[in-house]
Amino acid sequence: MKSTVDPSYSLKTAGSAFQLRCGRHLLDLSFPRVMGILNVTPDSFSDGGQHVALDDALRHGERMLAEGAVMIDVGGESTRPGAPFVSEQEELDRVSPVVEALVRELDALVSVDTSSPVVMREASALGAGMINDVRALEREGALAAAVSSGLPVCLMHRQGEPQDMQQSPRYEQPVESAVVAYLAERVAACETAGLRRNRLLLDPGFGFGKTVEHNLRLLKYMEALQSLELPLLVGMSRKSMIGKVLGRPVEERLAGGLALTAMAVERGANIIRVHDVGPTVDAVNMAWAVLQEGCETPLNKESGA
Ligand code: 8Y4
Repeated sequence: MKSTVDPSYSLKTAGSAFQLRCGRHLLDLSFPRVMGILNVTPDSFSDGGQHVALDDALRHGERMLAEGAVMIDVGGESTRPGAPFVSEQEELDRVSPVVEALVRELDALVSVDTSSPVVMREASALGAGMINDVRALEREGALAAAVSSGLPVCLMHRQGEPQDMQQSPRYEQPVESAVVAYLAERVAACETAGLRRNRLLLDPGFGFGKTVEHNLRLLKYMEALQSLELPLLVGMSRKSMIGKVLGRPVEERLAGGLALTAMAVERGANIIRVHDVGPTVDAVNMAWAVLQEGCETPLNKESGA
């Protein structure tokens, strides 16, 4: 039954059923999905030699898939403020073996977190299924590389470069309007370059050149991004917007992140990028059940759960 109360914002319904061709995988976004984060920066895995690191990465990817992640986002360049510069060759050397192993051993849907045209080309040749670029294909040659990869691309909003983006970020308009305007401009640039709309996803870029207040407002008004009619991806996992509100260190931010996840799902997020896959899948499915007024997600329709 329809609510008789006029909601201040419209709830997402089954109206927009996105589907994305990701190489050999077809990604069904008729309900919200979870993307697991796999960092392959040297500090993120044990340094007991290359083989140990690759094996650890593979087991971590396998675990996230078992917990219900629909894909694994592999990144070799730390975008944290103040992180050291990584050469394209170094990034390639870190990412390639992991992408190759996830594809060969697990037939995983791999998203590659990169702004580098070289890494985009190599990753797609190795069987990656998506490009996740926090610089929205602004780097020289990235648009052309993305077009020729044939893969879908997630375009993320950011203000400034990771090195300086958190030095008193300011916006001339409501942050959600600035984000929509920027993403609309990047979508247009992609279409001009031959990247069709059906290969694009959008991301408001929580934490990228935004104060806590900007981030909180951006989530509150995230529905504004639905106007572009493209699938939405969000990444808030363990970020400082949680740390600053709750006064918690990075290892104690899960509950805060789950609350944000539920709110993002209500506002139309199609993919949630997180470190903690299992708990997030539960939060997503619970929020989705409320929106659907039922538990018939495509995954448990037959199980009678
Ligand atoms: C603790 C752990 C504190 C991680 C901060 C962080 C996004 C992204 C990142 C995002 C998309 C991060 C690569 C930043 N964030 N890609 N990447 N969207 N699409 N920081 O929000 O996780 S890295």
